[in-house]
Amino acid sequence: MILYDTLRSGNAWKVRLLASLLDIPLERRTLSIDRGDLKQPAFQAIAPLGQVPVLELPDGSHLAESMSILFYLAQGTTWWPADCQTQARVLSWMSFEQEHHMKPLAQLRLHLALHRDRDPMSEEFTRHAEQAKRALELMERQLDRQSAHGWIATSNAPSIADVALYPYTCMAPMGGIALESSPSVRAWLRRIEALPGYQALFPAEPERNHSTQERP
Ligand SMILES: N[C@@H](CCC(=O)N[C@@H](CS)C(=O)NCC(=O)O)C(=O)O
Repeated sequence: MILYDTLRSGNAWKVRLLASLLDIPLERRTLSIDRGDLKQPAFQAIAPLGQVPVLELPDGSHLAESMSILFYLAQGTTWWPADCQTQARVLSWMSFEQEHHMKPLAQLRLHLALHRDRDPMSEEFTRHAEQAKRALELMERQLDRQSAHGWIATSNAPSIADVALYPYTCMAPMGGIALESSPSVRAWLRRIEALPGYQALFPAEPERNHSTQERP
């Protein structure tokens, strides 16, 4: 299968992370936002919103949205639990990620760390920071409720909700959101990083995960 991504996309990192944890080979087609690749008609034909990630399936069709791609890849594995009630909990945390977690954290990382083109004290970015902190507090409380080895939506084995929430939580400090007061979140990040098959954003240079340098 082919994954269309960009070098630093946290949403595409979710897909690469799960594929690596499941040992599913993916061919990467890395596009450049700066070069305007996402606005090209050929890309918009397969991704009407002009966003990555997009997964090309074995039948040649395309799937957009990280949440649906994780769902697709996890079928038949423990990452998508078997019982309906747990499935519903996983979906609830994945919706939380899309609605309340990824948006503010991605904006903070993109504009304050990578592009450095916004004022962190502006009304808009103060609001993003407040929303991001609230989202991380909710995760901290949930992980506190789980056992010391628990996962965000499940007890015994991690699910795709953990994969969905991992990248932007891990990169939160880049956007100025410290994790010092979130010990359960930090322990959860380390548990994910210890899983066999874990893949860093830059697999050959894991220290670049938190780099703000724009070199390719
Ligand atoms: N809801 C989407 C969000 C995808 C998204 O925001 N992708 C970013 C990269 S991380 C993107 O393509 N940005 C370029 C743009 O929106 O023009 C998902 O979870 O896949």
